[in-house]
Amino acid sequence: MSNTGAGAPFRLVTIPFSHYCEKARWALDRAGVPYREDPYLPLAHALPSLRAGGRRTVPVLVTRAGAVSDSTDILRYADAFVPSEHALFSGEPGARRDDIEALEARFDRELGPAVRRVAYFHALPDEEAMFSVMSGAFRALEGAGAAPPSWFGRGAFRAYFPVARAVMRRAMRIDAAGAERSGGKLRAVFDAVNERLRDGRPFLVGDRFSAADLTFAALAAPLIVPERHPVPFPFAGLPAVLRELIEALRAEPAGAFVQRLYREQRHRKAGPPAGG
Ligand SMILES: N[C@@H](CCC(=O)N[C@@H](CS)C(=O)NCC(=O)O)C(=O)O
Repeated sequence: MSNTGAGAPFRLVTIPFSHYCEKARWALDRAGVPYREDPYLPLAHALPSLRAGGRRTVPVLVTRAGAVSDSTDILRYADAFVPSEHALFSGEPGARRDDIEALEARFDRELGPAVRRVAYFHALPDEEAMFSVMSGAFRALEGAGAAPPSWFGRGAFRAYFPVARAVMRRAMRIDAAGAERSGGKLRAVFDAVNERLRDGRPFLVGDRFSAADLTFAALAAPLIVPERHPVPFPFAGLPAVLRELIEALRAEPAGAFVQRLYREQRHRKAGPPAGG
């Protein structure tokens, strides 16, 4: 990781287990951008995110020249740090670039919110699972120099969580009808990716890793729980219904693809293949 702790020239404001934050983190790590992650719990993130110069959502990348406050813009920002032939977006002929941009935008618009709503719908009722997701996320980042909020602990979480949960349910319309609609969107995106991978291609567009692959893998990750995710969910502690859904998705070509990208690409710097 290039999450280099205090003194780093860039700061990434996150909710650590947020998949849009993981999307940004992956691009920065890959490009070798030195940053410090500033992780917050949902709800507690809003003020720091606004103060950092962003909107209310995370991720926000704080640079000396100002804030970059959307994950797609952070991918584009990271691209400036890598040779154009290894960029996530550019360096491709026109038709491929259009394809990459269209897929990335679709995953952002449809897959991200659908995964989040389905995962939260099943996980939010289970306070213990949510505590283990959140404390596990802070623990994973501590190794990289990111400190959890000083007040965070089981007792404070018990008081905080029911309030945060009520606000999250309302803000993101996390209810049975919403989860069913989102399940349909999730299915449509997975079907489209399964279909694209049918010819055995290694990546979604062309013959190398792009913003389409990174975005699909990062945004699907909460429902795949791949090994080597820097902020992994504690699979065994998740509600049974969620574990079953994860196992079913992992068994699909698109799910296997996410696991492979985490294995082969997540900890690789942009550049030619090792030894190549
Ligand atoms: N389009 C934004 C979406 C980011 C997003 O939805 N972030 C969520 C976390 S997964 C968030 O900050 N939600 C809290 C809120 O809306 O206040 C991006 O790509 O950065």
